Amino acid sequence: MMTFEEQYNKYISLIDENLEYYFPSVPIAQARVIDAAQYSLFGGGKRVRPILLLEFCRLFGGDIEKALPFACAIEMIHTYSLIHDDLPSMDDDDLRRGRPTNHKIFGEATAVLAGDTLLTAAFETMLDPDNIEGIDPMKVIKAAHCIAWAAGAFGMVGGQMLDIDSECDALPLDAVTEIHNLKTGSLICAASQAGCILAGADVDQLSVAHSYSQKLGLAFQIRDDIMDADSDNPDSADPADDAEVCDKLTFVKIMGIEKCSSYIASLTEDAKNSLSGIEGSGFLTWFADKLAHRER
Ligand code: GRG
Repeated sequence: MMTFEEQYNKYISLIDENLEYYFPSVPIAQARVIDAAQYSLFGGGKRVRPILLLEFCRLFGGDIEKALPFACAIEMIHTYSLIHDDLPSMDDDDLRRGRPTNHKIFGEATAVLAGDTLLTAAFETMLDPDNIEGIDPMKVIKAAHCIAWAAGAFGMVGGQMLDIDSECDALPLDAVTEIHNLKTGSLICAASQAGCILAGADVDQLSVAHSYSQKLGLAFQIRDDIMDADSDNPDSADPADDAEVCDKLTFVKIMGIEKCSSYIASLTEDAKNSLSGIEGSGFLTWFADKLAHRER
């Protein structure tokens, strides 16, 4: 029997192999946009969202091979969001995962197009008849719709909009939580829900996945803020860069590191408790702990 670490590594290899298959290099005149997208797609992401999609699909009796186009699609959407988030007109970041950001290597216009290419390729991948052969068409429609909705104005893009609009405001904790639930939580929840939909999960199972991933998503974001506040983190912005812009509100700024750490611990416990009584949910319990203690 595989350990959870082995299962995790197996998921990573499966996702990487399939991303290479669904998003290959193509010798066309405009290949630079593909090269730029691949630079970020294969740049060391943790693959959190596709792993959740595959594991919820497996947990509720689905076939993970059939879920792979959806898992890869959600990683493409996530990668597009990071490329665009790093742009000078957004967060203006120079480093991501310890490497220069996409626009630093390829230029701003190409980075915008690389993000657009990945967003579009996600839908191409989920809706290519060759990739979804043998899946109930209604499951395909529901899973793709769930992912699309979470990526748009009612989810991730909406959260980014609120974040941009509120950058100079001293918001209360619940408003900051709401922004991050949309910005980061939506796609994490959609990954879990899409996995459930493809498995044919029932309403109770969908609700378990929703509850688990909402708690996990918030804990994940707070952990990100803690790592960002750590000046030893190579991706942390130089405080001098921020001197002329107003202070961005983070959980660390509102609550301090210690309270953030205990909040992560209690959210992680809640996430794990959402799974109580679900047979075979050990990997998700392990994964919640792994993410709560992550260093990258
Ligand atoms: C630009 C449309 C648009 C949206 C951007 C999600 C998002 C909205 C921006 C990301 C900014 C950010 C760093 C948020 C913190 C939490 C988060 C999503 C971190 C990055 O996700 P990981 O850790 O990334 O899963 P890896 O590197 O593992 O792929």
